[in-house]
Amino acid sequence: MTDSYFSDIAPIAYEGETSDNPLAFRHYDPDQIVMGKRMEDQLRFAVAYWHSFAWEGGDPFGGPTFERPWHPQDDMERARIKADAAFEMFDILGLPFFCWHDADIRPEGATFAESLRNFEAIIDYFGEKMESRRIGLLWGTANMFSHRRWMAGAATNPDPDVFAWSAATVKTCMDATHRLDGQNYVLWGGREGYETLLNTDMGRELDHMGRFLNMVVDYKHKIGFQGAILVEPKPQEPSKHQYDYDAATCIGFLRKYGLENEVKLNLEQGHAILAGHSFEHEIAVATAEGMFGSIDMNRNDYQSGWDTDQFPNNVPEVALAYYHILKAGGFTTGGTNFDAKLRRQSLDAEDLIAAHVGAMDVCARGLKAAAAMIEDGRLETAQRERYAGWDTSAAQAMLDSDFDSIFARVLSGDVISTPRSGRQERLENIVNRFV
Ligand code: XUL
Ligand code: CO
Ligand code: CO
Repeated sequence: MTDSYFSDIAPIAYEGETSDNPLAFRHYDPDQIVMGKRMEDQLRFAVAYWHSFAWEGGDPFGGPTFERPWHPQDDMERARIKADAAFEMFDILGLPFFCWHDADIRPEGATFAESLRNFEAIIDYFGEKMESRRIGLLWGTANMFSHRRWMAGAATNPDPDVFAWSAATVKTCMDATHRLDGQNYVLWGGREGYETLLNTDMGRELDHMGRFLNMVVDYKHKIGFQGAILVEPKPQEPSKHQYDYDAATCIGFLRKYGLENEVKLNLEQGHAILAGHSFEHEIAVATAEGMFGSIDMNRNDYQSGWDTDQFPNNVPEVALAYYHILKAGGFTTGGTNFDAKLRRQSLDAEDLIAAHVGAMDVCARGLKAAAAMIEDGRLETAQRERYAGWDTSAAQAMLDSDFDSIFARVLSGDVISTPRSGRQERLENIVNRFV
């Protein structure tokens, strides 16, 4: 590429809350210490290659609206131009990570072998670019939902040849993730579900998916990949019913197939909403089970009812998410991946930068608010007090007893329950002091 895509945009700096500069951070100060760590190390931001560089602005009613120098995305030269633009944006934003699907970064070949050659050439190109920069790979993943071969699923496909193709594809994506020192490997089962039970053997499909994920874990150990394996729940879209409905469903699945100590969760804000949950609910389910891994940060439109993947812009919502993440000790291998895309009328290079700047600032504000709520301690104290009855030895002994002894105690009149306020509004008022 002769001219750079983001040519006139300077690297984004932290200028503080009084800044009027639309392309400056007002809250994201990477070096500010929040709960003992640099903000950059708490948030661990990542750019999603698919939304920012592979999506062309189409929707179900119309084709591409964006005209980028790397369109159409069907040859290797343009794949390199796209990579040049991506790394230019990483430099401008100064964030620490990015994420990709194989199909985002390379043109599809006529055969598996040709697609792989294309993919490996771009992974080499990424490797060269990453040598001279701080940017790392938060996670890699395989796109096993766009091409028509995956229309009936990947690991859950009724055709064993598609299962084979899926296994070979994930192997190559895990190899590439390992090679680029990725922190995690993600599996989102975009078509692992069904449209109608009339043609679907659900028990068999779930067994195949369980076996597949066990092979992923075996392969991780075989190649010595140190990162975490993460699955990403989503209840529907594109499949009518998706097997990985939400965090609780995934955890049940992982336990059934003996994977609870090997696989964690990548939770997405918009997917939580689609499942009828809040984002913090999903995070709390995962942290309670020790299976929290990483987040896909975005926001859903609350009226439309589909996965709109907008950039986050709701500080109170984001603050509660980070509150639960910080309470559980913060990220380890995971981070905050912006699984978010521009609206299709946002045509300019500057829109891409502004979207990320705004999102990073919203997350920084949310993180600071979450840390302040924890440091303040009133929410934590109120919760502890609510369960204080359980701190007595009698209450603990009850957990080791049985129904007959408990019944005898209740019958003797020793047990007097006095209902107490849950104080929800008072707690919500406390939250509102910080967000
Ligand atoms: C789709 C989605 C994916 C996964 C990675 O809704 O969230 O982009 O994050 O495959
Ligand atoms: Co999504
Ligand atoms: Co996602």
